[in-house]
Amino acid sequence: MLSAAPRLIVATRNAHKTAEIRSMLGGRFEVVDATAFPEFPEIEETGTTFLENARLKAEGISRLIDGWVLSDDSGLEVDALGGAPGVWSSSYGGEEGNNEKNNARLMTEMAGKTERGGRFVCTMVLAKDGKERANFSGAVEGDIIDEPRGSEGFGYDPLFIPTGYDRTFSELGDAVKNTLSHRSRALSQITAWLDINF
Ligand code: ITT
Repeated sequence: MLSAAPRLIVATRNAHKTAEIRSMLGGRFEVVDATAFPEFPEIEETGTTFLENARLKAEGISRLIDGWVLSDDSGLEVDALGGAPGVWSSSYGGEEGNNEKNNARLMTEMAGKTERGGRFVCTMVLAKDGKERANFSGAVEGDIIDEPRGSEGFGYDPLFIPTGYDRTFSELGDAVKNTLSHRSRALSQITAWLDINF
């Protein structure tokens, strides 16, 4: 008899993150995110690093529910801005999760700058019974452009051209993005870890 895929709860309410994670791990897990549990409280991201915030989210949710929980804390580090927006990427424009305002602020801050390099960073934590069991990070280098291009993806994707390409993540689309993104690089380590430990 076939057994059902084990459930993996992703400690996020960002539907784009969930879709990317599901497309990469969905063959192996039933991927469910925090939107399926409206009773879960919002976890305050009080850390100053991606790892601290990823830990808060994964451990916080795994105290409330049985099974494996995966969190994702991610953002864009821009060299000419001293690493900003970094862990504060989702509220850079002044309003949590407002991609248009975030991109508008990034364009303003980068206006006239010749140094355009930066990277997307993603740290993920796997937790069970309220405790971290493993963490993984991935990054992808690239350049920030002046004007948004493309319609796919989310967040800063329309302003980011990964190194070696001449189109933004939004123009390249999820099929390409998911082969080289910060998130996919963290997830491929998780897949390897699960092969050994799950
Ligand atoms: P959760 O905390 O619920 O997971 P969130 O969107 O608030 O959702 P973060 O605190 O990790 O997540 O902030 C991530 C922000 O970084 C996100 O809102 C985008 O602005 C940016 N970001 C992260 N990954 C990205 C990607 O793949 N493409 C574009 N922007 C990304």
